[in-house]
Amino acid sequence: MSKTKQKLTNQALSPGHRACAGCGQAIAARLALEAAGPDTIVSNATGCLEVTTTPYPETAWGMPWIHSLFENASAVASGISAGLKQKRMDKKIKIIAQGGDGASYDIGFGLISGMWERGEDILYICYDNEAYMNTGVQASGATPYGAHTTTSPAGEQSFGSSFRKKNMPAIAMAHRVAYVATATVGYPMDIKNKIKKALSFTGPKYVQILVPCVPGWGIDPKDTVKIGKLAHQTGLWPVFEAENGKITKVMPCPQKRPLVEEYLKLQKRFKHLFKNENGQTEIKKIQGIADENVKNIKL
Ligand SMILES: Cc1ncc(C[n+]2csc(CCOP(=O)(O)OP(=O)(O)O)c2C)c(N)n1
Ligand SMILES: [Mg+2]
Repeated sequence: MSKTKQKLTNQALSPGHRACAGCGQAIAARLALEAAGPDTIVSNATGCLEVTTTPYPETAWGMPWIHSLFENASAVASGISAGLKQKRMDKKIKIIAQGGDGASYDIGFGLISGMWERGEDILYICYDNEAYMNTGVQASGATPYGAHTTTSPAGEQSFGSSFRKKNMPAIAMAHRVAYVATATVGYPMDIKNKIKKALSFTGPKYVQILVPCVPGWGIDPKDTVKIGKLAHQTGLWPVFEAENGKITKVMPCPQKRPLVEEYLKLQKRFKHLFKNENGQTEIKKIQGIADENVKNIKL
């Protein structure tokens, strides 16, 4: 094997996987697991990240990585932790459980809550693309207000999802998770720093990364990072850190915040909002959500 080839395959997540060009999740996962470094074991929930990186018999992962089911990445991670304790290893092995928003907010939620309640020394990473993308863009508990999905279709009477996104970081904080952080693929170094910081804590930690999805959001692949930044700058996606249930740090929004329209108009999942007057009313509501975030989290 040539030296370059060898180097590539030693990466945490090597190129050549089958995620779409511009996939926010693939970018974020590579950054996160690079930051985690060696001596890390990953338990991955079912979803796009698993499907696109491990088409049998291939794998893009250059690290110990296990897939079981959609709902139980956290329980598998707890099992790994128990097994390692039994082995009484001298070395500290970092354990990461990870999954999409569907796996984290909905179907795997009970098991994640249990993992936090038991105080397991595990980092959970949620790659939030705001819907069940792998099965065809169904709405999840993370889908934002107004977004078109195949189960919240926009039409004559409907303006997309009529529900507000569940506040998962707040739920993690309510479990007194040692370290909670949000990030977006708009700021790559911030992802790396937060993963490193999370792993320096003993006990449960939770990092949620906003990862735009090219087909699911209907975006241009070149705009993934730009949209990731706009999510934060508009106030729609608060970027902050919390320790033991209290916010300790926020990434402030710019003094002159871009309006949410700037963020929404780059995404086909919101295009129905720009069709008529009624859509304008919905956009105002979404602006209200951003303003509320800025006020509540002091962004
Ligand atoms: C118990 C169970 N129900 C449903 C599925 C089908 N399924 C596979 S991936 C997926 C969607 C995953 O969504 P998410 O966790 O948000 O990850 P994404 O694909 O968006 O990255 C679904 C519904 C499954 N594999 N197992
Ligand atoms: Mg998803």
